[in-house]
Amino acid sequence: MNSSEREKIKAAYKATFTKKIEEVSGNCLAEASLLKQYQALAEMVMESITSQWAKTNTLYNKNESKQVYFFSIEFLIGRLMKSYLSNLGVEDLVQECSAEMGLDYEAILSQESDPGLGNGGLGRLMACYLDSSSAMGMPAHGNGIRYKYGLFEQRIINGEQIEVADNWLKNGYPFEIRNPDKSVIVKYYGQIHSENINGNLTFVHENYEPIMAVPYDVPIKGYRNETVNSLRLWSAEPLEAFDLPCFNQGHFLNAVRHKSEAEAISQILYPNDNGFDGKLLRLKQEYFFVCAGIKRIVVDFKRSNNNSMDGFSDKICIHINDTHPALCGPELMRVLMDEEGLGWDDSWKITVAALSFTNHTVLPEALEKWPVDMMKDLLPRIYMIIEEINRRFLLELDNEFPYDLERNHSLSIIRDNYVHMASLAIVSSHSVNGVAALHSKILREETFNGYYQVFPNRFYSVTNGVSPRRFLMNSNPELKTLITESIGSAWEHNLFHLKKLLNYISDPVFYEKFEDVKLANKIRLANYMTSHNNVNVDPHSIFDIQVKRIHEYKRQLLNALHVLYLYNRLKENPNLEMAPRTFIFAGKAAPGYYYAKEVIKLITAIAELVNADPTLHDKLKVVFLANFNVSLAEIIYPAANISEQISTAGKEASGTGNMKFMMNGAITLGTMDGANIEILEAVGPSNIVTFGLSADEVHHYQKYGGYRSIDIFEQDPRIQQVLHQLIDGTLGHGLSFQAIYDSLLLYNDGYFVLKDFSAYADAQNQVDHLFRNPTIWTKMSISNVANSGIFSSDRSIADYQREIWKII
Ligand code: 26W
Repeated sequence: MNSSEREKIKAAYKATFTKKIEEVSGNCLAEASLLKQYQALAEMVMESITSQWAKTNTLYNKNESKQVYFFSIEFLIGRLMKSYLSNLGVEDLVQECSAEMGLDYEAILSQESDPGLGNGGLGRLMACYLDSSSAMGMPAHGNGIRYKYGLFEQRIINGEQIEVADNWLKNGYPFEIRNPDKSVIVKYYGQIHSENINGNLTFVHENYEPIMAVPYDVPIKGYRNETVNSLRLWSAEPLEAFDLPCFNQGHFLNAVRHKSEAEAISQILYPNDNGFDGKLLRLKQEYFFVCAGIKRIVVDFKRSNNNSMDGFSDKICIHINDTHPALCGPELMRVLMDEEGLGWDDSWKITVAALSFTNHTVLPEALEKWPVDMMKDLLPRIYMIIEEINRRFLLELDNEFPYDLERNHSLSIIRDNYVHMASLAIVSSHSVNGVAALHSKILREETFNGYYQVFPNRFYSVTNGVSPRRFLMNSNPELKTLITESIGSAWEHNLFHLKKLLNYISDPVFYEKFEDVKLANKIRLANYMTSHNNVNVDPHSIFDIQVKRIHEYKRQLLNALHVLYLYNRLKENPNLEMAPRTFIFAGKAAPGYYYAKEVIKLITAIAELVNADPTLHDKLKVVFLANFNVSLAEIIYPAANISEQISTAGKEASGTGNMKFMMNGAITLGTMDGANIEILEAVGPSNIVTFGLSADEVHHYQKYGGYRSIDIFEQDPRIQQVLHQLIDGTLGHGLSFQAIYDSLLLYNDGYFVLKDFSAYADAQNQVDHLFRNPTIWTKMSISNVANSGIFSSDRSIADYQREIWKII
C-alpha cells in the first residue's frame, strides 16, 4: 500500500468512527466517554468480521471438512479487542488514527471487561486452542456456558482475600450475538416410561422441568486469514418468564420464582479449581451445555446431510475438556436412540468414534463422582443409559478377565453408589490423553492404569501449548518488533522459526536491544505496582514471579518460606552480596479453601514486614498483586526474569504459565513436574534451574507413608527459625499461622515443602549467581525465547489433529 492509499484508508476510518460514535452515544466525538469510544470501535470490529464469519459458516455447513467441538465448562478468553484488531491486521492503523484524533488508544481498550469465564489452566487452555484453531484455518468451535457472573474479583483488604461478584456484562458485551432462534429445551427431573410404538420400544420422558438454553455466539477470528470460528455460550432462561395464572391470583413472588430458578443454571461459575464439591446446581450446569450443544450439532449436521445421521462421526469430533462434559457420551446415545431411532450398537459405535477426552488433573480430590440418587432424580433417562453403558462394559470385562471380580468392580463406572465421571469419559471415548508427557505416563501407570490395561490403544499424550499471538505478539509488542527486525516475520506464522534467534546468541548489539525490551516491560509492571500496591521496586532487581491459582500442591508456601529465610539472612548480614530481588505473587484462592487463603495472608504479612524495613536497603521487596486475571497476566509475563514453577513433582498436570513466561524470556526455576520437564528438554540444562524430588521419589514416599518432616525440622536451623516466625508474632501482632505450621510439622507436610526446602534455597542461590553475570543471563533468556516454539498452541492443535481427531 502506498502512502496516499494509506491516507485515504485512514480518512475513511476516522469518518466511520466519528459516525459510529454518534450512533452509539447520540453525542459527537468530543463529548463521547471512553466507554462509548470503546463501544463504537467494537461495533466497527464486529462489522468487519461478520461477513467473513457468515462465509466460514456457509463453508462449514456443506459438511466437507471435519468439525471439532470443544465441550468445556470454562472458556477463559480474556479481552478480545486487541486480538481482533491484530488478527484483522488493522491494529497499527487504529492506533495511529486514534492518536491523530487525540484519543487514548490504550484507555479505550481498557474499557473492555475481561470475561472471567474460567478458573485457571483448563479454561485458558480452551481459549488458546480456539485462537490456534482459527489461526490454522481449522474448523473448531467452543461450546460452553455464558455465566452471568464469572470468576469473582479478588480484593486484598488487610492482607486478606475478599471476593466481589464479577458483573462482566454490566455494560453489555459487544462481541456476542444472541441467537434465540437456535434455542434448545433441556429437560430435568420427571419420569421415564417405555412404550411400544409400532413394535419399537420407545422411552418417553414425562413431567419434566423444561429450561430454555439460548446460545450467544462469539466470533473467533483467525490471525490474518479468512477463518472465523464460533464460541457458543449457552444462557439459561425460563420458557415463560411468568407463571400467568399464578400472577393473576396475586402470588407475585411465586409467579417469577420459576424465572430465577431457571436463570440460576447459568448464573455463576463455580470458583473451585481442582476441587470437586458435588453440588446439584453444578450437575445441572454440566448437563445444560452438553444437552444444548449436542442437539445443535445434530440438527446442523442433519440439515446439510439429507436429514440423515450417516457419516456423523466422520465429520464431527466432540472433544471433552476434563470430565465436566462427560455426559456427552450418554446424551449423544440418548439423541441417537430416542430421537433418531438408531439401535444401541450403531449408536454406541458413533458415540465412541465421535468422542475424545482430555484429562487435566490427577489430584484425587478433583475427580468427579456424582451420587447415583442425585443423577437418577435429575436426569432419569441419562442415568438409565449410563447404567446400560456400564452393564455392557462390565460384560466385556468379564469376558476378557473372567473371575477377576476385584479388578472389574474397580473399573465399574457406577461403584459405591456414585457415577464416576472419568470412568464414563474413558469408556465412551475413542481416545484419552494427558496434557504433558509425565502426566500422560502417570495416567497410564497409576490414575487410569486399570483402563489402560483394557484399552491400551486409547491412550495418548498431547503436551499443552499457549497462544503466541496473545502471550507474545500482543502482550509484548516491543519484543515482537525486535524479533521481526532480526529474523524476519516467518515466526509469526510458525513459532519454530524463533530458533533463528540462536544466531544472535553472541551478538552484543542484539543483547542490548533485548535487555532494553525486558527493562521497559519491567518498568511498566513496576509502575503498575506503584499505583496498585503503593510499593516502589527497583526495575533492575530480579523480578521473580509466581502467578497461578493458590493451591497447596503449587507450593506458593515454599516460595514464601524462602523469602522469609532470605530476609533472615539479610538481617543477619546487611552486606550480604546478592542481586536485589522483587518477589511477585498473584493468584486467587477458592473462596472455601481456608488453607490457600492463609497462604495469601502469609504472603501479604511477609510483604508488610519486608517492604517496611529500611535496613534491607531495597535488596528485597515482596508484592502480592490482587485479582490475577488474563489482562493482568499479559502485563506480568513480559516483565519476568524468573518463572516459579515449583509444584510437588507429579501433581501439576502440565502448567501453561510456565510456557508463557518462557516465551517472554524468563528463566524457569522449577521442579521436574508437568511440562517443566519438556521445557528443560527444549532449552537444555544450562538455560533452566531445576531442583527437588522427582515424581518417582514423591510417589515412593507416599506409598510408604510419607517422610518424617520433623526430622528435617530438627536438622535444619534455617527451617526452625522460619517456622517459629510463623507463630511467634514476627509477622505482625496477633498474627499467627498455626494452621500452616501444623500442616508442616504435625500433619507431616503432605506436599514435601520442607523436604524440598534446602534444594530450593540452593537453586535460588544459583539464580542469584547467574543473574549477576548479565552476559550469561541474557544468553539464557534469549535461548528460552528461541526454543519456545514447541509450546505454541498451534503445535498442540496440530498434534490433536493428527493423533486424535485424525484430520490430515
Ligand atoms: C470439579 C472441580 C474441578 C475444577 C477444575 C476439577 C478440576 C478442574 C481442572 C481440571 C483444573 C485445571 O485447570 N487443571 C489444569 O489444567 C491445565 C491445562 O491442561 C494444566 O496446565 C494444569 O497443570 C492443570 O492443573
